[in-house]
Amino acid sequence: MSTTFTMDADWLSFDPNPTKPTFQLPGGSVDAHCHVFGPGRLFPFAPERKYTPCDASKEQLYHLRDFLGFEKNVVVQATCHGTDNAAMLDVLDSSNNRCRGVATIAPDVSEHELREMHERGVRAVRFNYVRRLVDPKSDEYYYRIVEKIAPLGWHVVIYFEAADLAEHWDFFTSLETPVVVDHMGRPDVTKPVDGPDFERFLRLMGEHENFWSKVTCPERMSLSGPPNYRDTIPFARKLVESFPDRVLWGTDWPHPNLKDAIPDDGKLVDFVPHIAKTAELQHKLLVDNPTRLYWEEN
Ligand code: 0GY
Repeated sequence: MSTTFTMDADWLSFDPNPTKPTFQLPGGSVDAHCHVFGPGRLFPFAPERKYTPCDASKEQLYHLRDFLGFEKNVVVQATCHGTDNAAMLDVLDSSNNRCRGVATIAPDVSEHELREMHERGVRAVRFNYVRRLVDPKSDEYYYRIVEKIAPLGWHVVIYFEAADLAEHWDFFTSLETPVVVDHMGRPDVTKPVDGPDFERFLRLMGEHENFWSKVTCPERMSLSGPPNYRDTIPFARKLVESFPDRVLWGTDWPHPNLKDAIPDDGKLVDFVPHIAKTAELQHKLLVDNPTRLYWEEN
């Protein structure tokens, strides 16, 4: 039986007609952070979700990939699907090895389920600390998951806001798998790039070589706004230039939970050369790093 869902009244749907980017992505580029939503009638949203989005299907994702000039995608399980990874796995199944996945799982997941997810292309789990998206979990909860995924060579993706880093520092730095931080740890870009908050994040990256950062989502942090997201550039550029082999980039399509404006995905791609200034840095960010992390066996 299919279920219909009504998206939140203030939900902003993705732009169906983005502009063609001026920046030509290098061959083999990976959109290393994007999602699918449903469609709800095929892949129902989770009862415990904190938002009900528009549908955003695999066909629409593939179309955007080709239009922007990406070759591959990393599809991150969205919180509106809870621990039911079916929609994300369905994208991987039909991608012809051009998608990898980041799952959300509970500690009671079986080895058989994990092995099957691995075969279908999952390479990581996501731990989400953003309270408007999920209810908090204990370190113990996450340690039980890490114990199960580490033997598969998977890594951990963490999503937190800058103010939460100090509290979770000991747990994060105790992890021995690679750890990928979403959206630069969500810095407050009104603060100086060399101020104590971002300094803490740079120290995390500098002292722990298993940490990576996505230099994504200027649209979530910027007060100066599109198309240049000027105030976010120093933060992203600092990471790209300091840790060129441990940064990733992605669109974040279909851009969940934005309340003011939805970005033009073509213009977002045009943001990349502002944060990765040379062809070499761009190639590492868009091709080498995501390929190494998601397509090469560890
Ligand atoms: C993002 C950001 C958000 C949402 C999710 O899984 C999600 O629901 O990640 C957000 O609302 O900040 O990375 O897509």
